[in-house]
Amino acid sequence: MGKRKNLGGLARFVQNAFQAEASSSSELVQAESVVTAVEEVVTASQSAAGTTRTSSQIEEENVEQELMSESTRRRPAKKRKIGLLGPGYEKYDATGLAPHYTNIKQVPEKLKKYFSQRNRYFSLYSEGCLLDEEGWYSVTPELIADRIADRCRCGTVLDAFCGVGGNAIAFAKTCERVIALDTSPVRLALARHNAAIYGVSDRIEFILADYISFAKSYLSHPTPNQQRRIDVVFLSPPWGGPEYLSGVPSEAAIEKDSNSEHPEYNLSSIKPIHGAELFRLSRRITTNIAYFLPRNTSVQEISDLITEERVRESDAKDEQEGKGKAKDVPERVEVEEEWMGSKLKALTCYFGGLAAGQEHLYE
Ligand code: MGP
Repeated sequence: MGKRKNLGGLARFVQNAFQAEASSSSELVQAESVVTAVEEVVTASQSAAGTTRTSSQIEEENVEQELMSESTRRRPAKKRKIGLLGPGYEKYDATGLAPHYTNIKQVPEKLKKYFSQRNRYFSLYSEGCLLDEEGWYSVTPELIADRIADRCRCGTVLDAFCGVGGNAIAFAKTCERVIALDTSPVRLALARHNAAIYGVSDRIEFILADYISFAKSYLSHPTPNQQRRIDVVFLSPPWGGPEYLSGVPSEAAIEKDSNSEHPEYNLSSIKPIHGAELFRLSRRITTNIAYFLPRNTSVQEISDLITEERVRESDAKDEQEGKGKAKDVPERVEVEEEWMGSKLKALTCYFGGLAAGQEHLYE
């Protein structure tokens, strides 16, 4: 696996900014977690059974007791183990930023169904993994994350919305370099904490940044050099909350899909921008995109993403000779269904050189 390399420009700036913020927040947590251990006061028996004590003996004992309690007062407070990660991992430890539930009785009602799947999300959950509310309902189950990471093997992968780190951890096992972005300092700290549990925190660059700004800044640089090159962009954006299955669908989707269990999901519900726009922006970074989408997304809408792109390209008549050849055969998108047991969980859509049979498109 490759060495960590630094990003330039905005990326380095935001990375530094995050590091400063993360270390200060984790210091705060540590300070709070240093709990004075309850001193075990062993009260010596005042009188041994069957013995009589003189008043001078009693006086001596009282002085001794005074001295003992004085030394007990001066003894430095014992420090309890810091955080869930234990000694040596303080800089990654985000204990206290989100609760680590161990019993379903501790879990708020709306998160109970996710808690019962905790070992699917993180097989090492019991080692102290942390998720905030959004993390609980949007983290990619580990087996699915591993599968996606296997398909995305490359030099540098950009996880545009890393959340609590499920995918970034998986990418760290298959890619040389992982850049993980999120706009929430808390979630980024949780992701780093979880990555430490999996022993990969040093292999991921966690950056507090909005992907849209990051992408625009990245694209504003002239041709990226080898060091800054991003080979694959992984998009697992917010779908608009856990209600995505029942959310307000487009009119076209209602008409077409009135009999199905769930209305079709529309890419316009994706946050922070329309899912099609998000795709277009990402394709300017690389053709190799893996897009994690709701299971009720219309396959037509997914395939329209590349059709629209082709139309725009030919309208602009800017096809170059070499590329033109490859484009003679229209690009396809591969839509992979992600099942867990008998339940379809989501779709992963592979574009460019990530789609089976399209390795020639891998730039
Ligand atoms: P789900 O259908 O909301 O939950 O999400 P569950 O309990 O698996 O299915 P249910 O049929 O019992 O309701 C399924 C999977 O989709 C989750 O495990 C996440 O991996 C993913 N997911 C869900 N949401 C709401 C999001 C999201 O907003 N963004 C992303 N990227 N993934 C999500």
